[in-house]
Amino acid sequence: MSDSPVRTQVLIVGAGPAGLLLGQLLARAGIDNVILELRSAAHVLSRIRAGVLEPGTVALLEEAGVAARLHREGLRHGGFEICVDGALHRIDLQALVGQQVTVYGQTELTRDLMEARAAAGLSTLYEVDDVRPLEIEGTEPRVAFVHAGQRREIRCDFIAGCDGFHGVCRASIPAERLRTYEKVYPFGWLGLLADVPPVAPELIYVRHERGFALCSQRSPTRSRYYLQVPAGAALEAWPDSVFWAELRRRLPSAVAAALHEGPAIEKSIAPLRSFVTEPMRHGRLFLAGDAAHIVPPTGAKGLNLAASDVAYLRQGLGDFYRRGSSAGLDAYSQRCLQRIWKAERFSWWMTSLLHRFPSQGDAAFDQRLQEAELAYLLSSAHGRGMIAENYVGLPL
Ligand code: RFL
Ligand code: PHB
Repeated sequence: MSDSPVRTQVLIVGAGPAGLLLGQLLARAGIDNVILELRSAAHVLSRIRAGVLEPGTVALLEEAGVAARLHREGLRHGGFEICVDGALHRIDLQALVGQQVTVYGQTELTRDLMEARAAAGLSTLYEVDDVRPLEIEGTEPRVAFVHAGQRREIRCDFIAGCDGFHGVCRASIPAERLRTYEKVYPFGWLGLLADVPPVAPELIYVRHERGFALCSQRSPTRSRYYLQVPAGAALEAWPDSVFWAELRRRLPSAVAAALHEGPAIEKSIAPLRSFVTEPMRHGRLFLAGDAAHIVPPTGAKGLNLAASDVAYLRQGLGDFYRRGSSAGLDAYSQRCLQRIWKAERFSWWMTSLLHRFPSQGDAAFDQRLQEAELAYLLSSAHGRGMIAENYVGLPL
C-alpha cells in the first residue's frame, strides 16, 4: 500500500525485521501504524543476513501470525559443531538445554512479514527520503519526509526507530543525551551464498590458524559460508575459486571432501563490531534493533535481539493504549539493555574465542589462552551448557 494518512498511533521508521515485526504485532493488538522505508522492498529483500532464529523469536513470529512457512520450510537444529584443530565437537542444544534453533533466512522472514502486512492492508511507504523525526520531546511528535518527490508529514503518538545502524533516528537524539559503547574488530566476514547442498547437517563454527570459518545453510539445496578476512579486504580479491579453496583449507579433510562448490549467488563482506547506545528512548522516540545495538555475527544474536526489543516495545505500547499505563514504556530501555548486554557479552566472547587476531602472530600467550579456554569449555559439561544456554537465547 502506498497511501499515507496524516496521522497514526505509531510511526515506524525502517522496514527491516524489527520494523515489520513491530508493525505486525501492533496491528494485531489493534494499534494503528505506518512504516516509512528508505529503500525499495526489492532492495530490502536482496540483503542476505541472518540465518539462525532462537525459539523465543519463533514464538514471537507465531504470535504475529507469520510463522506458517517458517514451520514448513525452516530447518530445526538440535545442535551445532565447533571445530578446533581439525576435530569436531558437537554442542548438543537439545540434550544440554532442551531446546532447538531454527535455520531460516532473514530474507524469507522479511518476505513473510511484508506479505502479511500487505494482506492486512497496512500502510508502508517505500523509497522515502529525508526522514526527520520532529518534536520527539513533546506529546505530539511527527515525522517529515519526502515521498514521490513530495514533502509530507505524519503526526503520531510515538516514533519507533527501527532504521538500523546507519538510520536517522538515533542521530536525531541530542548527542549529550546518549552514551555509546563500541568495539571494532580488526577483521570482517566474507559471506558466500550458493545453490549447493550444505556440507553437513548442522552448522560448523571453525577455529583455524588461517582464520575463522562458518558453514551455514538456508535449505537442503542452499548453503551459506563465511570466512574471516582482514578488515578492509576487497571483494575483488575473492573470486569464487579463491573462496572455495580457502574454505577447504580451513575445514577438516573429511568435511572438505564433502564440500559441494557452485557459483556464488551473493557474496559480500561485513565488518565486525560491537555497539550499544544507552538509553534506547528519548521522549516519544524509541530505538529498537540495529538502530540501538550491533553484535558481531558469531553468536547469531542480531536479529534475535531486534525481536526481543520489539517484544518489550509491543508490551509497553500495548499497556499504554489498553490501560493508559506508561510503566512498560518507562521500563523499556532498561529491560532491553539487560538482555542486550548479555548477548553483547556472548557475541564478543564467541568472536574472541574463535577468530585469529592479527596480534597473535607474536602474542603467542593470548593464543595459548584461547586454546586452553576452548579445551576447557569443550571438555566441561558446564562449559558446553553455558554455550548452549546463550546460543538458544536467554529468557525475555
Ligand atoms: P535492518 O535490517 O538494518 O533494517 C533497518 C531498515 O531501516 C531502513 N532505513 C531507513 N528507513 C527510513 N529512513 C531512513 N533514514 C533509514 N535508514 C535506514 C533500512 O533500509 C532497513 O531496511 O535492522 P533491524 O530491523 O534492526 O534488523 C537487524 C538485523 O538485520 C541484524 O541484526 C541481523 O541481520 C544480524 N545478523 C544476524 N542476526 C541473527 O540473529 N542471527 C544471525 O545468524 C545473523 N547473521 C547478521 C548475520 C548480520 C550480518 N551482517 C551482514 C551485518 C550475518 C551477517 C553477515
Ligand atoms: C548465517 O547463516 O548467516 C549465520 C549463521 C550463524 C551465525 C551467523 C550467520 O552465527
